[in-house]
Amino acid sequence: MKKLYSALMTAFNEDGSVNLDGVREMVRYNIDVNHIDGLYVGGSTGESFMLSTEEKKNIFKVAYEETAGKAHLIAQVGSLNLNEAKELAKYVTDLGYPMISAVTPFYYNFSFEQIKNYYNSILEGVDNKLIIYSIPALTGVALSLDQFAELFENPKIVGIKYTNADFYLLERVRNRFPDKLILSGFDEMLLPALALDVDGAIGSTFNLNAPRVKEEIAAFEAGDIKKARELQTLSNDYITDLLNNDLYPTIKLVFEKLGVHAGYCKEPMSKPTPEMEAGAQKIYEKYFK
Ligand code: NGF
Repeated sequence: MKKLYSALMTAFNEDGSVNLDGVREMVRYNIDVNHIDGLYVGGSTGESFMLSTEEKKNIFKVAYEETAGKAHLIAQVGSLNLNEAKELAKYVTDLGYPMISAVTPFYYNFSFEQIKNYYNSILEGVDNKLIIYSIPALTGVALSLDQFAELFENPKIVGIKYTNADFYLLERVRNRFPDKLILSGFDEMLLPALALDVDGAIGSTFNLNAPRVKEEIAAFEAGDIKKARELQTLSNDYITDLLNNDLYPTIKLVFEKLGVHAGYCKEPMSKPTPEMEAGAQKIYEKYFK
């Protein structure tokens, strides 16, 4: 069965400080209500690139404790500050995380050699497995098939979090690396990714919508493509509504309606406006009541 991971959110207080109790509640919801296979901690959805090293460590610790072995965990440790990435990789490995991930380094137009050194350096002296976090739309880094192959020369690099709408490349990657772990990252494109035999998916919208997505995966695996497509359509209606209402704050607003203290986003992300509140209420009523 293909695996479903929620990209864990971070709950913030109104002043931008991290609310660790809220993080715990979201972990619990994912485990108890969503019956999620795994959590991706410290990614984009966790607003991680805006956090201090200490804040990241606290979140990794709380997520690990609260999960208590009931779901698989992947810690996203990538950072433009390579020393921080290395420190976090060691930290989560010592905590017991069975897998790490690191976003491709962005902003400075790093050469492929520099990107390769970044990954090898994160893994040096760390006894863990890593999946590359590839998200070209946000990083500007689009790795080629041969570049993935070169990164895989490091035996600790075991797969890719593939957040990319390039399905030609996905097919080429799957075909060339049948044994690598490929987790798809665009929730709205899950069905075509399943058709190309990804091993599962990681996403923000699964925090609320995982039961429907698990049903879609089950239908796909049973060969019922019509049902899988209907469920993807329903999910895409929901995802479109979320995106039109400001994605992360809206997921948090809906979480609050479900009794989960997801709190605020961190500025410069938006604080909820009355319009966003109204939009979140509609989404809650339409999909979750
Ligand atoms: O939020 C983004 C940015 N992508 C996520 C996911 O790929 C990121 C995706 O679920 C993630 O898993 C993480 O690092 O936390 C989208 O939010 C979703 O498909 C809606 O577009 O693009």
